[in-house]
Amino acid sequence: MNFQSVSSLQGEIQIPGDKSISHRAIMFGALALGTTEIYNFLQGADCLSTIHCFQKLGIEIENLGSLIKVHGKGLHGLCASSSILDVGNSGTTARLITGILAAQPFASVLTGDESIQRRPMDRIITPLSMMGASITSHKKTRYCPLSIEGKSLTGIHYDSPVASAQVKSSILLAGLYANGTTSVTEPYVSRNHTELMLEQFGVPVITHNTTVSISTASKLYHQKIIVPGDISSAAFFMVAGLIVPNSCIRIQNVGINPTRSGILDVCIAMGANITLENKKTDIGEPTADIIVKTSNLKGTIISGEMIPRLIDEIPILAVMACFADGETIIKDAKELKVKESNRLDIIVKNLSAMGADITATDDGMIIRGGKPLHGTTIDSNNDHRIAMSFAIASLVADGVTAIQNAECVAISYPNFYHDLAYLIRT
Ligand code: SPQ
Repeated sequence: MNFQSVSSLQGEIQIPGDKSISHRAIMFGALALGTTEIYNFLQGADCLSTIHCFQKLGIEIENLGSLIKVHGKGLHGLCASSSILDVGNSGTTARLITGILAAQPFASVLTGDESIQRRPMDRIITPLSMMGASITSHKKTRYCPLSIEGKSLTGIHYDSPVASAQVKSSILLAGLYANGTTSVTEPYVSRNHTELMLEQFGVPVITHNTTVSISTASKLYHQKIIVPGDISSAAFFMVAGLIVPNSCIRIQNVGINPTRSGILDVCIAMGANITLENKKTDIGEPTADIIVKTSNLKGTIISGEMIPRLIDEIPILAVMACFADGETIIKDAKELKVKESNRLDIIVKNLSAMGADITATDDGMIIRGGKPLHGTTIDSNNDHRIAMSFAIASLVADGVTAIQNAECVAISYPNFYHDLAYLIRT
């Protein structure tokens, strides 16, 4: 797909529902008794994979477009799938569902696409095995496909070496079934949607600094969930509005949970003209309209506790840094190497090809802003966040930018190009 520079972006958009919350709403709805209704569910390929997996596990799920009805069967209502569970491209589905399957009275086999089969699963196999789980990799490696033989589990305290919501959530979901208390301590706080949703479904959660604990659950209660707009999808339009000349964009109803809103802090530190209006909170998840206007930006440092709060926004923040005065340093971001693609390598390779002054480091990159970008051919590596980041970069690059496998945006934002076209003023 080809892109060119534009003279302005103007208008108001509603971005789709939050991917992390949509996955969890299906999972918790399946484990609750009764019908959970989900509004503004993300109809992206990853969340549809979660629906298909739970349908295979015997849960009736009606996808009515604007409304999803999950007819939950309770904590002990899942049944064995007659075929392999396919999580597609979704790391969240793979890791969270494994925590649930580890405690079921049946065996399951789980796999996903070529990218999933390269993403490390030992980060959940290790703690789940400490709880008594039986999980083996078919390739005798740390990757999918996995065979999971359900066992009775015992609660543990796990000191996670990584700040990862997927690791934390997988352990907590297993902990719903485990004897005693299950707790996880992370080096920094990762997104807390699982904790908030557990409480919404009636499971007490204790959070103290970076430790989260739960005890064996007896019942989850069906809920009505209104999914906020995804800040990770809004991020592309936030950055576009800041770097394309003469722009002003209002993005409605975006989730601004503090465990996800690191991008707002970075934009403000870089001097962005960004304001929040219509702030609301629904069941612990705050939302706001985000208004961005073209800004003069300056470099910053992105590191430490901030990294898990903006982990999926680093590709588009790297693009933004090319348009800031001075140096932007991104460090402590090694986790980006094990996402849908090796995002550190791909960002540096693609931005260098466009003419940016960028240097790879062991755990991040250094970007010296101010060099003009030029259109070229960009390999998205079938990574949705890479494709969207470079579509935005192309709006401020000379000439034509051709993005290969651009359609992979369907993973998290099927209407991305349509929404972008709606804002363009030439
Ligand atoms: O689901 P998947 O494929 O892992 O998706 C990504 C993404 O960019 O959409 C990461 F590649 O988001 C993760 C995120 O990076 C979603 C997620 C969650 O919903 O719990 C947590 C983060 O991953 P992690 O490993 O840091 O916990």
